[in-house]
Amino acid sequence: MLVENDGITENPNKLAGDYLNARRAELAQFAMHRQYSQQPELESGYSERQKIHALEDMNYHLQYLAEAVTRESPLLFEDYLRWLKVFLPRVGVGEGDVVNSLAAVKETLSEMMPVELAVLPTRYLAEGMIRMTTLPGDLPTVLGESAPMALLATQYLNSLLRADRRTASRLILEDVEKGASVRDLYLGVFQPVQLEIGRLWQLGKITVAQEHFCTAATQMVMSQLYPLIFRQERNGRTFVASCISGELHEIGLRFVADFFEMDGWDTYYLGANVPTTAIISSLKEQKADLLGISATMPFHLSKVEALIRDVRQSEVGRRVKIMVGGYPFTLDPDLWSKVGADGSARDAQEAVRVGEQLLAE
Ligand code: B12
Repeated sequence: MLVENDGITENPNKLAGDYLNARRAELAQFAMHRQYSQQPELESGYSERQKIHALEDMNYHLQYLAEAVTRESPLLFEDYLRWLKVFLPRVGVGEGDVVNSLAAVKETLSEMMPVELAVLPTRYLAEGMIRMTTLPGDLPTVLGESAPMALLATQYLNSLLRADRRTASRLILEDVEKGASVRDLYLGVFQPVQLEIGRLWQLGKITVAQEHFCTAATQMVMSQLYPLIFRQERNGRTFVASCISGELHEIGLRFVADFFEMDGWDTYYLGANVPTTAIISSLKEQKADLLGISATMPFHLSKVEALIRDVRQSEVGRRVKIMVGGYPFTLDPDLWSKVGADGSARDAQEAVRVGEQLLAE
């Protein structure tokens, strides 16, 4: 269904998402008041700090809901709830309180939002409240015995958690000497270890400082492998890789760029948090054939869509193919087309395959 708005045809899901984003602070305040009026014991029992966190959580509900509604992706909202269910107990928030907060948001939207825009968000909330009770409260390890390089990955992770970078680096370099390929180490050790670090942080078993330390240490170890990455023959193609503005998760995209490099492409890796104008000028300067955009936080998806639109409208955009990837794109397999990209991939290996297919079209 499309809505005619001052002569411009707009998608009502996008209008609903825009509404939620534009009025997020106000809606969160209303929902918070509603929950406190229904559960006065919360308001009187919470410290000032807990009240700030509770209001922040209302804001997050609305922020994730807005992205899910705009993209018509219930999977995105469900993943947020899955994440909350594991994360919140460690900060002392019970499942019942979360369900009540979702109910308060739903009632607020039913009351305040224009009826035609409220349909999808209130449906996602109603489904989410039911789903919340059946979602798992635990998060299994990524480094189970069936993982291909589980032993090395576990030893590597344990060294990092002991802040022993020397041993971590030695383990990897010794494996290279024994014949392990850089590709195997990236996908079999570094990637699952990063995911495991995220799991441990989410469960409250490691601190943000440890998360940062382990990530920085892995980037250091990766750079020791660069002589092996940069010695391949070139194929004459150029890949520009960039994270969307605001996005700090950049390791995944670096994996992708390194896999293209190992495949013989010239790569131009811009890293985290890059402004749109800088991305577009790099495409021109580097005579790019392919642009890769990475986003991890789902609330950056609108910026990905806007960037793709801007690139397509630019002169260079007429010939460059565009791929997107990162956490939300691995959750919802239809998301890449909804943001206007030419393709996506779940990991670095697949990214090269898809990139080559796109250029062959
Ligand atoms: C390291 C990390 C960070 C680091 C990032 C540092 C860096 N230099 O990159 C820092 C500390 C900055 C960080 C910050 C935050 N993080 Co963080 N972070 C992680 C963590 C642990 C690992 C990410 C990673 O390295 N993954 C490994 C790579 C290899 O995998 P990948 O990114 O998915 O990439 C692969 C594919 O997706 C694909 N791909 C990726 N990009 C592209 C692009 C293209 C074009 C293609 C084709 C494919 C592709 O190929 C890649 C390689 O195979 C994840 C855990 C997780 N499960 O992802 C959390 C995680 C993503 N973070 C999370 C959160 C909540 C945050 C913060 C809000 C709070 C915090 N923890 O500090 C902030 C937000 C920052 C922001 N505004 O961007 C949550 C997100 C939850 C959610 N549902 O939204 C996660 C899932 C942790 C968790 N389990 O709770 N984080």
